[in-house]
Amino acid sequence: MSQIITNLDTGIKMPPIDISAPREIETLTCAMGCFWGPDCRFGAMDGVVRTRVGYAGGTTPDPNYHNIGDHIETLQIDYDPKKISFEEIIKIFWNGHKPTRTVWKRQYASALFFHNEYQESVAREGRAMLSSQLGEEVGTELIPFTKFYMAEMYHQKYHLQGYEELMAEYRSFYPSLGDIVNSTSAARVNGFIGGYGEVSQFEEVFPLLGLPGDKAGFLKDIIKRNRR
Ligand code: MHO
Repeated sequence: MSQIITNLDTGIKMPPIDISAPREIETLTCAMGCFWGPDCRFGAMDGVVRTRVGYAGGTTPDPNYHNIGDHIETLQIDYDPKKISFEEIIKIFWNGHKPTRTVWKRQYASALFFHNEYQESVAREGRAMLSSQLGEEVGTELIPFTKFYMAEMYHQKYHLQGYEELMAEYRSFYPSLGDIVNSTSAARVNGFIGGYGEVSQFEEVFPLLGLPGDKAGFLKDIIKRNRR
């Protein structure tokens, strides 16, 4: 049975998986086409702590969806380095987009925004290896991270926001949408809805998600229907 527990530090009721979110995290910032899909792909992964979608890689000040300028739709992932290494998580990035695809609009370009020299060297090595395997030029850009602009709230956890019956549960403990965006529980459920993750993984994590037991079957049906 799932339960909501009270965080003794703050007195706020929240899902167990959110209470136990690690404070020490590392961040991967990447772009691989429309950001809704990657938000799900990474959000469903064990070890991912939180995700947010936004814009990066351009010069246009204060971009938004309708005035994106030269920015790229980008996803930012906070992960637990004790559970996933950078080498592991970047594999999901390389496998999750077609690096030789023609990009018809900069908004949908593929890019990795490295946060430090280590990330840069792993990314450069990965890109060189991929391009020799494919025998083709890899178009994925490697860009030093400078700034990430959060996208509009309606783009965050986009698939989850389509299910009012689940959003109502999240709102009952997180009245502010910003807290839902930062929730590990919401990242997982958004990911499962988007077709990522296994049913067995869902069953294991469900008791930590803070959702009432009657939502388990409901979600499992969605997962089976949407599985990629
Ligand atoms: N193919 C998507 C693009 C949205 S994405 C946030 C659509 O339905 O318009 O760019």
